Amino acid sequence: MVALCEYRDGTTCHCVASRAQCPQPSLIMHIDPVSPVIGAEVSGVDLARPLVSESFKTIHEALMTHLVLFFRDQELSFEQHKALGRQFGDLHIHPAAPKDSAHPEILVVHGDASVKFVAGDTWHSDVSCDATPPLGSILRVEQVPTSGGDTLFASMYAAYEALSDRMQRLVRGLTAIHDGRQYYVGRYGGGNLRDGEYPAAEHPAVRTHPVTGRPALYVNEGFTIGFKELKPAESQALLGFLVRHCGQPEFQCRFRWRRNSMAFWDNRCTQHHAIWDYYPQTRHGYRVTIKGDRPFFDPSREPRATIAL
Ligand SMILES: O=C(O)CCC(=O)C(=O)O
Repeated sequence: MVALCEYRDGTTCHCVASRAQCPQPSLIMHIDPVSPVIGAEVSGVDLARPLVSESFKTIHEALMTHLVLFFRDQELSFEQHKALGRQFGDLHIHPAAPKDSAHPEILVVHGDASVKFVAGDTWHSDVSCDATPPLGSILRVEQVPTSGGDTLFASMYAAYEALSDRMQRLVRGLTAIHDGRQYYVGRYGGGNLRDGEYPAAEHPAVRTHPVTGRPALYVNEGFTIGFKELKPAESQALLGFLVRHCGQPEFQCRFRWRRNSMAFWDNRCTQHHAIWDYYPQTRHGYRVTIKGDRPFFDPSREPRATIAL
């Protein structure tokens, strides 16, 4: 037996086939954590091709463990990018996707000298203002500035775990209000909006991850406007504290993009912030987003130590 997929840190190895039987014999997948808390760089896989079942399992398991995965040198057509996303679930269409687009599932991420905003230049979890926010997103960046344009990712498991027991108990009982208006106004033309209005939703402030069972803080600067059970002043004070708390560097990793790099993040337990420090240079990419389910909090759910697939 030959290892098709191995973790460089030696923690897991899936031996599935002899090299002669392996459908991608030249590829040995490696997963290198970039921090103990969040992020891993994956090499030895061509995402343009359908993932064989063992590669799919390894990538899914790595995503559950590391929360965001990074890939280099991936050249994908829109069809291949969408096909990759569909292996993980149905595709989500952004509330502001242009109605006449040939590929409404592809969100263009673009910055140059002429734009007034770029997507994601504040801490957020994608479209948390939707009643069923996305499970995750897969972004491929095709054009990068000479320097800058990095993206920060933060673990919301780590952010929750770092709170005191008392504070955990308080936030566990709260409902957070998420509103697309505060983020989308002035950024996306109102005329393009799905259903003609900005989405808004209420979600538990701490959500149980449906696969890992781990609790994650689910409050973000981009979309959360307050807490249903609190008075306005209490709500603003707590929101300000939690937003600052989530931004602590020890919960984060930082990804430096190159042409044809990709990032796949789990939106249910992370936040990210795309740094717009490269003006007036150009940065250009495409995102495919995978539909998720309604966030829930289950206090009786025991986190799984290892992920069964
Ligand atoms: O451009 C990036 O790195 C991320 C953009 C972003 O925040 C998003 O797609 O949600």
